[in-house]
Amino acid sequence: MPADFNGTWNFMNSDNFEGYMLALGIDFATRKIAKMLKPQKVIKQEGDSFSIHTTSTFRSYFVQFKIGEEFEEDNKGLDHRKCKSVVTWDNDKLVCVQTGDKKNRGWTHWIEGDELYLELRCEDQVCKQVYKRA
Ligand code: VL7
Repeated sequence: MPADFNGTWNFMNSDNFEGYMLALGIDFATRKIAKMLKPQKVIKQEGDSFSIHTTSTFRSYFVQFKIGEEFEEDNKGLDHRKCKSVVTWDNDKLVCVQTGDKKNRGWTHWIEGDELYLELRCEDQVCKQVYKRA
């Protein structure tokens, strides 16, 4: 039985989001706004199918995927780069590899108690975010 990510998750805190955004080449003005945001994630998981809706007052992002199936990701509203992405299980962690112009790009989600963790990676930068079940 894999982990159950279903639910609504509210942003609590973040570490090195600035470094991650710099690695993605996000401009100064956008970074200043982005780092004030407290996004909410709504995750739907049905078997191997997932959707993740990240919403905020400034930008929102939607992605859907099936475990192990590569998909085109456009990062619309974020850095706008296209990637070939694939998400797999690593035990109870959800691991996404985003292949494209940026080296070592991807993310990992896992749950501890009523907290959802997200590690965002790009080049040599790692950002960690914590969300709490709404
Ligand atoms: C990645 C954004 C910085 C632009 C706005 C920030 C808006 C709210 O990858 C992500 O989630 C995964 C895992 O849950 C599913 O797609 C969200 C957000 C990082 C990078 C780019 C700054 C402008 C944040 C959408």
